Amino acid sequence: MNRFSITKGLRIFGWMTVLLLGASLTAQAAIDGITGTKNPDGTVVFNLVARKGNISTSDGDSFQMWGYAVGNRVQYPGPTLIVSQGDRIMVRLKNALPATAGNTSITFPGHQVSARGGVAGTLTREAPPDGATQVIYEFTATEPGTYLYRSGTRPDLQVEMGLVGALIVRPGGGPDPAHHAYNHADSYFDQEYLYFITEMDPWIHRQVEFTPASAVDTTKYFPTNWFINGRNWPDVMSPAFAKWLPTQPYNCVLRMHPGQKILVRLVGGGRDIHPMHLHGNNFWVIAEDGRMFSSNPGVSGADLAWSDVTYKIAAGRTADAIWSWNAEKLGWDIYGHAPGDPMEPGEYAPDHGKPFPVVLPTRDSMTYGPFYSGSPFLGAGGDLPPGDPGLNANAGYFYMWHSHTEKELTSNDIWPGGLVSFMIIEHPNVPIP
Ligand SMILES: [Cu+2]
Repeated sequence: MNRFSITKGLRIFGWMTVLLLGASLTAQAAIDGITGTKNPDGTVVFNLVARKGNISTSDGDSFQMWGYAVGNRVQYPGPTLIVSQGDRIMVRLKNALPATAGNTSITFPGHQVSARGGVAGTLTREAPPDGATQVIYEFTATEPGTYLYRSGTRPDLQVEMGLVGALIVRPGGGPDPAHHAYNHADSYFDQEYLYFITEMDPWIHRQVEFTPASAVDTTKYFPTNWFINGRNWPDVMSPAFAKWLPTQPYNCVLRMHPGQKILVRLVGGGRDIHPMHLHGNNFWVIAEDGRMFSSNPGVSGADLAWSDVTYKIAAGRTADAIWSWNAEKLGWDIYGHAPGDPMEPGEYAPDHGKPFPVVLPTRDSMTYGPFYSGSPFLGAGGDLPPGDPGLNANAGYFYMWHSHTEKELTSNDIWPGGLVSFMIIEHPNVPIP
């Protein structure tokens, strides 16, 4: 890293402090996406148009991309399609890409799709770049889970350019489909988050600006930007649908109360494998590719799930992980309760009332991080030195969740960037919308 990029990195870190304050107040607990419109026969219809646009990267650059638009609003990644198990789905695709981009199409891995209209392609029916021809893809969402959809036409180029998105199928049975990933109690969650991971090689996007798609060489692939839900750090912490990121509407601000269960829907949207590491606790991988790890599907639940600290999300694959945290076995009372206080929900009872285990250094001897509230106790803020940004307005616990490939913690060689987000554990009295 040269001196210029260090300076730039520090400046970005400063901006991040401002953006974060807004983000922590407007974070969404539910996954953003679209649910389509219903035909009289009950079919759920999505109208997507492939269009050209631009995305911003957190190193201050911008790149041409191709994305799926609803109307004129092109976005990266494509809109998250949220449907229910058993729904008949119809996706209508038009191609308004530049003529030099050629045909495009959509595939839905894991689903039995019938396609009509347009022209025949290698994998499925394709829409030529005339802005008018409509290709129709139909399938029934038979199994709940996390999926993706992506271009089936020259995916080496078109997925890289942004023609990829997530598909979430909510379970059709059970009492509470909004809080279960599958039709089983083991898949219960309080909060859910999408972790749609992609990468980008700027050189490919530069070639697309100046040469027809047929002449673009994707064999010398060297990504330098990495994205969670279409943004790199610190943009992931900005509010969803931020006006300054018009083609990157989705954010990734993870929040929970102690003891809650978090569902992380991981999607490998690009072409590399990414080892995503969740600090604070192990998680349970309960499903991959929309299928629960069950010795008797639909009955046994996630009895073949495994516990881990890092999950390698592979290209084109998905995984569902359940994560939780309640300060268990830290050996001290993270709430700072005096003995006899009523217990908070989610508290690890055997540590209740145990004192903070060491004597804190004096204020002048402490190193303050931007997420330190001034007190080691959850929900308790303290005095911060003058000039400290004091980002942690709710005095929550911040756990960094990130890729374990250190190169991926940069945006175009500038640190911090890329595949970083934070899980914020909020005091039970702090509302999470
Ligand atoms: Cu780490």
